[in-house]
Amino acid sequence: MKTTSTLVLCSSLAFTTHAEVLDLSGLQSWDLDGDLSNETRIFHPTGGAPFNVILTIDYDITIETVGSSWLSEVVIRFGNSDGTFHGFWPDTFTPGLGNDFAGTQRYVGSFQTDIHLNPDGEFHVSLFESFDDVSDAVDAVLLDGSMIRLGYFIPAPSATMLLGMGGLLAARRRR
Ligand SMILES: [Ca+2]
Ligand SMILES: [Ca+2]
Repeated sequence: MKTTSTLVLCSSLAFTTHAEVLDLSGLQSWDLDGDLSNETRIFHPTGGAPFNVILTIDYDITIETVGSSWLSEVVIRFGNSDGTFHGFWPDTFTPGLGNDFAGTQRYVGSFQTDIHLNPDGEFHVSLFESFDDVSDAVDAVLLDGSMIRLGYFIPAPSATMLLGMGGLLAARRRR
């Protein structure tokens, strides 16, 4: 019994789960992927704590298209500071997938991801168009209230030490 409680205590201390809401209101989608006109918003979850791993993203996003651009053309890219991403899950997300028409639409949902942040702790959100209607002009914008909620954990620096202590305690009890 005692061994079990020690292990549970250690695992809860080793990995701390967090959640944080990021405001995406006003972010604009301009041109094709890689175009310098596109916007990137940079966040510092938990004050820029390093090595966060983002595991889930909840979203509540309202897209308003410009002219004849379609809702389905807005692509969101999530990533770390140098774009290396390091995860296994896709780093791009198309909220209006299948909505091949212009207009204003709200999208709410959640998905799993796997984004490994760098030592600087930066989390980047970029928008780009899968089809550019007007070069060097805005194709769509995220309206007020658009947000994402990150679910992630931080591997605690003292995890190894705590697990080592757990092993030591278990060893002592066996004597
Ligand atoms: Ca454009
Ligand atoms: Ca477009």
